[in-house]
Amino acid sequence: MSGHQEHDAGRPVSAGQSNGAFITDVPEGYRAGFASFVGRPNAGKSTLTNALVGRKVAITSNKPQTTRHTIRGIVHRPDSQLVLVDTPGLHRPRTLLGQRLNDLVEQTLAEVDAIGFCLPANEKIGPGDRFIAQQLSGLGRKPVVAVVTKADLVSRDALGEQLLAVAALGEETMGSGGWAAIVPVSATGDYQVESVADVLVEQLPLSPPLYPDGELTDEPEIKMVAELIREAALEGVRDELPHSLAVVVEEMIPREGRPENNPLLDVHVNLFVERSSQKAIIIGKGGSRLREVGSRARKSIEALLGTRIYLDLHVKIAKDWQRDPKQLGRLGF
Ligand SMILES: Nc1nc2c(ncn2[C@@H]2O[C@H](COP(=O)(O)OP(=O)(O)OP(=O)(O)O)[C@@H](O)[C@H]2O)c(=O)[nH]1
Ligand SMILES: [Mg+2]
Repeated sequence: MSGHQEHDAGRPVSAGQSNGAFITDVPEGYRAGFASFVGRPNAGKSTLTNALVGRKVAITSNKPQTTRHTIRGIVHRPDSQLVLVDTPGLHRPRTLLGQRLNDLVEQTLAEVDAIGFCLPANEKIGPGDRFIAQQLSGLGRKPVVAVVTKADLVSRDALGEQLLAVAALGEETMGSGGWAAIVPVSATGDYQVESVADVLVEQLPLSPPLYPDGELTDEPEIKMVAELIREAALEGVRDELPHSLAVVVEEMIPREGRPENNPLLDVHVNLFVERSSQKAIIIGKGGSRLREVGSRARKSIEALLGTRIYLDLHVKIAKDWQRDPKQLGRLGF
């Protein structure tokens, strides 16, 4: 989590707000607050977060457990400000890392105004979803919107059936009333993305904006850089490796002696894996894979920062870090 934990319910009190700089002219009926997406790993939470914010604030991949910390993405609308808190997928934890991620989600859910429970349209509701639904029902009267993601992957009929099954799950687990709403969406197909924002905003309290206009995330740059490198490194690797990979940006320093209009940023990064076999995979034959990862990541980081960078990647072994409290701490978990 970044910067704002010290505030009540995760609500930031930015300088702008406390001196009233941006709470003038708040239209009547303006709503602002926090909503969190939860769901099994790979359900499409981060892709939906990015689609709603309109910019990539969270990395995504087809590997489960891509997201490892909560990420706030801010949706600005004329009548409201919706702060989305993307969370790691909830699942039965097999490592200390998994346990920490679940705890983080639980803690987040207690703090938000509304919850969007993501269930993929193309996968049958399973024990994992039931487990999450039960946890949500234990949160008291917090409104939960069921979001049926990846609607583009199924036929109309199949989507209809899934919506019914999701409704039934709500009635079964959430008590009277079930879900606050059910919305099908395709984040990649740009179908109903606005509707997801609409139903979540309805659940927010009347409040002036919580973040300055135009701010899309409060994710620190250095963390986003690390994430973009992890995203590039995840592409094409299989099995356990995605879980074993952690990325730490050690430093980002402007190269000395560069002309002011053409700066270069030196970015020094460690990629940690758990075993030497994994190190070999990440590096590839003669370093070929690592070079590819570097050039992919460099492009997205330069786009993010708007400046040229020199990316220096090192692969190191942190044996079994996912199970080791000390190493988890060092890696920021
Ligand atoms: N076809 C289709 N694919 C989608 C859609 N949304 C997400 N995906 C794909 O589903 C995969 C998982 O997406 P993510 O957004 O990373 O899922 P997540 O729920 O954040 O996953 P974790 O962070 O691991 O819990 C990626 O390959 C996405 O491209 C969608 O609307 N349609
Ligand atoms: Mg994610």
